[in-house]
Amino acid sequence: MALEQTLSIIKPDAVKRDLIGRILARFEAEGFRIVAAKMLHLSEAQAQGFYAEHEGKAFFAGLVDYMTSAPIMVTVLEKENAIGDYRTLIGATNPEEAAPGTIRRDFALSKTQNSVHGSDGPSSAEREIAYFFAESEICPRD
Ligand code: RTP
Ligand code: MG
Repeated sequence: MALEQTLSIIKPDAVKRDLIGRILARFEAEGFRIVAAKMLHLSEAQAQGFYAEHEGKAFFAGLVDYMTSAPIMVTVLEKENAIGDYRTLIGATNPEEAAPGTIRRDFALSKTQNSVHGSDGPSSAEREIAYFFAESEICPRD
């Protein structure tokens, strides 16, 4: 299987509860290598742009409010089959439906405040990585 990169966000609810270290440790324990990282506080325009695919949906305004409510930690994770394996690791959008042992089941507060984001396919991974990182900020190892 090919080495892939995916975009992960540790979302405001998890940052506010000081869960960054515990969540990053879960990524590494599951074989994901952190090849880029930054912390930032999204503006409204940045949050709207990142989640543009959801514009017009009932939850969009609440999602933007939530994503701008506190800082986030954005990372690029590398692994064979990173995109699919990361979605499996975080679990379903709604923590009540997320499988036991997934990050959302363990940490998320609600369907909106669900602690982590992950790219949902190769084209979104490419777009989302470029949304936050210049190529020079990504540091793959051998
Ligand atoms: P994400 O993009 O953040 O990784 O989450 P996802 O693919 O599992 O879910 P998606 O459908 O892309 O929704 C994006 C984020 O919007 C919030 N949401 N709230 N209250 C609601 O009905 C609702 N639905 C979605 C969540 O924060 C979700 O992760
Ligand atoms: Mg999504």
